[in-house]
Amino acid sequence: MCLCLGPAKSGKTFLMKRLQGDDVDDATHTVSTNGINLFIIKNCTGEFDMIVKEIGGNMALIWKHYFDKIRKLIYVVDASNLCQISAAGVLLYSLLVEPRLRTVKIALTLNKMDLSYRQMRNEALLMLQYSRLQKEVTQQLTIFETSGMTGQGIEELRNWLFDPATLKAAIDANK
Ligand SMILES: Nc1nc2c(ncn2[C@@H]2O[C@H](COP(=O)(O)OP(=O)(O)O)[C@@H](O)[C@H]2O)c(=O)[nH]1
Ligand SMILES: [Mg+2]
Repeated sequence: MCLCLGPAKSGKTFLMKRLQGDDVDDATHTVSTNGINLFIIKNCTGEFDMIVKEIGGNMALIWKHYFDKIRKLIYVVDASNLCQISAAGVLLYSLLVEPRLRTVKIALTLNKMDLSYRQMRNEALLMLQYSRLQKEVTQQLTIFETSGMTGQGIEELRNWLFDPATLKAAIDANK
């Protein structure tokens, strides 16, 4: 299973809806999730699916109750929110040192890249203290630049979710 975490309003629900194939545009309103959303994401051929669980950003204190059996984690950062980025990095660090998440694969997702006033990738990574993070943690981190609004980066994220090892495990399980 995969978890989707990140600060409130970073665009988690939008992004997951987009991955799920729901229509989203400027007129789509999502209610900031105070609870949990489940999404069923299909791979590019539509043969396999995976459940992604979004836990509301206001619930960082209870994230830890959802760490069991998690293989992948999509961590969504709003790259347009200057006030939030550094805090998002601290929150990510607190996740990465969690023993139950030692072997989890992480998609560090710089989101809302459609906005002209967003931080560029390198600035955002600097603010997240990414190079320090990378040295100190055990997990494999992959960076994505996405927009739930335009669909940028969505297929890359999908391919990361359904990487060859994951697909092979799914095929073996179906045999
Ligand atoms: N410009 C832009 N706005 C976004 C994007 N994703 C989400 N938003 C806006 O950000 C707000 C919060 O989005 P939501 O998905 O509910 O965030 P969540 O709290 O992380 O689930 C909404 O008002 C969306 O309109 C994006 O990729 N680009
Ligand atoms: Mg949400």
